Amino acid sequence: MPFRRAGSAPLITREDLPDLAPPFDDPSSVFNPGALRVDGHFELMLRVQSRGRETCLLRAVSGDGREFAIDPEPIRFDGLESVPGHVFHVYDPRLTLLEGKRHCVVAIDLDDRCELGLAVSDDGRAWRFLGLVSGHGNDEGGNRNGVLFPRKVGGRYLRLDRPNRRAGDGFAGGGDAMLLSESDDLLAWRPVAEIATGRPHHWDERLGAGPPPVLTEEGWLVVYHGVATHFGSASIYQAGVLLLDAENPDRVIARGRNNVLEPREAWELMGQVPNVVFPSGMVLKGHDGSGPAPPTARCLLYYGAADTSIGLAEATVGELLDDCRI
Ligand code: BMA
Repeated sequence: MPFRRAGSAPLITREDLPDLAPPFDDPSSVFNPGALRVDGHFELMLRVQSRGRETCLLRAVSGDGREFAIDPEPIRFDGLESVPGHVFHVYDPRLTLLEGKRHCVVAIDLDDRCELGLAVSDDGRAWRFLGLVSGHGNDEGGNRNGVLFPRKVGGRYLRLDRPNRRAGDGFAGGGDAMLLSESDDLLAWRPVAEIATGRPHHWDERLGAGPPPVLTEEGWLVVYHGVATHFGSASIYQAGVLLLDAENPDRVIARGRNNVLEPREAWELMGQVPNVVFPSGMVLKGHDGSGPAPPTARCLLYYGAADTSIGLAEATVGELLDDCRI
């Protein structure tokens, strides 16, 4: 497997969290983080659950990408109260540095569906919620796994997203089509093209985008999650790769046949939801992000493990590009 784990233990578990105020004072789990590299340091946004299965997001900062200082004060999205109806959970943040600002796309669980929301911040501490930005998928179960590209392409903002199939009240449902969408203002989104659909009987029968795409010398490298659903009671969440054209990202150049990371460690195989690696944040080392990343640049992948803890795994851009073509 191209991704090598940073160690045999998770990077962050509930034991690593600082003292939090109730109801998060005895947290059950910390997983599915967003990640950024900015001003020479690493930032994560952690998804934390209480025993009541309420959710909060915490900011974590590191100089080396491994040792994180975690802020005990939950992140507040100023303006979230504008969302109509009851907000049950704000989760699975995807962080992108875009035009010098931190942008965060989150999933928001409402009464009968899951929507995408967008927040921005200058410093990673104060966040301004700009609104619901699903754009499409609302006739069904909403939209999820929204991930912004780190720069405009052809004069428009781009993102990957994954409309949900409706599963029933209170459940967002999964999806099996990842779309490329475009926007002029980051708020109103139009679908451009279907980038990838689930491959029946394969590792990625259902799927959704993972971390933000990375511009490489061969195109946009996309890490996504796929779900194998054909194993009796247990779905298996894995990570895989595909490559999009740099100038016309609606063109898929290659899509890997195999996953690039799958649950193998005990803490990925067991937990709140067994058999899950969920890639949600990726940052580059050995590249400053100004132009396309060379094959030698190192990708640090932060992923949720069994919806319980956070793992770290590493591969080079070159290794992942090779895997797109297998
Ligand atoms: C997905 C999302 C993720 C979660 C994963 C595995 O559909 O809900 O937040 O980590 O399932 O349970």
